[in-house]
Amino acid sequence: MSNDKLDIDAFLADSARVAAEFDAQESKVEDWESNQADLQDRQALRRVAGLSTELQDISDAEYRQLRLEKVVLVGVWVEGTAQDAENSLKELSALAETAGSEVMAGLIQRRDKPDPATFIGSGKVVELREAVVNSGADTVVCDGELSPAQLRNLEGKVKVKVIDRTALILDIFAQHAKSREGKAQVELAQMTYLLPRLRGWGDSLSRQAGGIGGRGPGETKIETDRRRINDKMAKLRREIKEMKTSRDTKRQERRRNNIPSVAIAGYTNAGKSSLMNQLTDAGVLVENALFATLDPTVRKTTSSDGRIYTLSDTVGFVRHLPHQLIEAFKSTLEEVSGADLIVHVVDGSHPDPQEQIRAVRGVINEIGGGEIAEIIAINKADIAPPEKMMQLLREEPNSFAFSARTGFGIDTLVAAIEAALPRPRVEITAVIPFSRGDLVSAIHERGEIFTETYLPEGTSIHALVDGSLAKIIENLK
Ligand SMILES: Nc1nc2c(ncn2[C@@H]2O[C@H](COP(=O)(O)OP(=O)(O)OP(=O)(O)O)[C@@H](O)[C@H]2O)c(=O)[nH]1
Ligand SMILES: [Mg+2]
Repeated sequence: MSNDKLDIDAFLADSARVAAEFDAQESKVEDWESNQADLQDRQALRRVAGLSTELQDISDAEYRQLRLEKVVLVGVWVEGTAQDAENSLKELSALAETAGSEVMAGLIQRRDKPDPATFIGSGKVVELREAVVNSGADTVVCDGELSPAQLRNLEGKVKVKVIDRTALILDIFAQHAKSREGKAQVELAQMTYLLPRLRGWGDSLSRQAGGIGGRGPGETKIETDRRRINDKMAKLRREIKEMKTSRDTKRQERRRNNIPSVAIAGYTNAGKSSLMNQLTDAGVLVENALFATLDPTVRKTTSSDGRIYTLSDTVGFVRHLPHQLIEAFKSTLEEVSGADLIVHVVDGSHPDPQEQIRAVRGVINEIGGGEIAEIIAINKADIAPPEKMMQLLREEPNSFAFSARTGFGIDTLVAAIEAALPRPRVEITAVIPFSRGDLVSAIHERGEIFTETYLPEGTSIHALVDGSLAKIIENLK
């Protein structure tokens, strides 16, 4: 919800500054430490959020981050039940709060389709204006993606800033991005959103003095802006590609070693990071906020029978996840689309978990992970209504109930994950010389052992192993 969305120069300068600052920092702090600091930062911001008088003490940059806006929400209820429409507005409210806003009021209008000119109908616009005046709000957030004209028209009528759900989500991502890759991806998504919207902003249309530096005479400010944004986007794409290479290398390494990968995916705030922390010592950030996790965390772990696999905690999904974000986060999302198994965490206490499951599967399909084996892990069993849990468990064949908070059901879930890991396929019977203890360990970690006995000449093993290991053992003979 940037106040200065008109000012491309400031936006570009700011992003350059953020990138430079980041570069200046140490490359990577320990996960746990940074997560703790992260959490404290955000808690500090929250505390300040209630005390506007303290604001003089913090710098401009921090103020921009805080964006203490009073917002009125407005949605158009086109399909589904009244409950669906209400859930949608509640989610918008949670998004607005996550972005640091204070929600003053929410309005829903029943319509066949959004009004092409003003999103909501003219009668409702009057009501909205009243809500804005009465509550002292400075921003209206619309539940949907609006055309630039709709935003402009509505802004003209309610006389405060109007933003849509996509801009709000982009803003949260921008606030939460911590890694260099995350920041670059968010910035690319923001620019993709910005580009088609440049035209609407009257100030940008002023003519520039032309003729210098290859710019033709009469080129408008908007054309210059557009060109600069395009250049910046190309640069970001190159940078993201470079950063992706190092991650790809790591993933290829794991693949070459036949280490199975499990991605913890799911709707935002479902409890993915909480599950990650239960299963590993990753100590990732857990917060009752949407999109707390943006950067994936990968950890190696070992199954109860000694096989190694990786678990990754990933960015949460949401209904109508802005396509600009999916596009920009492609490389991050490969942690999911390239996994051998998806543990799809569902918040069993949510009013409509089925809708969330559909939304998550939609994104997984979109990123090319539709064929990956999936376990549905229904979380928050400690607070979810039992009948709702039962219904979900019945509807979803490969589903398990658990609570990351109390530990209930974790063992069963882990057993299900281990059972679903890809199995090594080649059967070997071999005597491995004692000098090759490394191979015996590899069989323990990556294979499945039937018998193991110690003979004078070495370790006799009957096991299932993967193809590459089988080949090495074959060559021993
Ligand atoms: N009652 C209850 N709350 C839980 C449970 N598991 C997680 N939570 C809470 O749910 C909220 C979200 O948890 P996270 O683990 O951060 O969720 P996430 O899926 O990683 O969320 P994002 O990264 O923001 O998408 C936190 O407030 C957790 O404390 C549970 O089993 N029971
Ligand atoms: Mg998380």
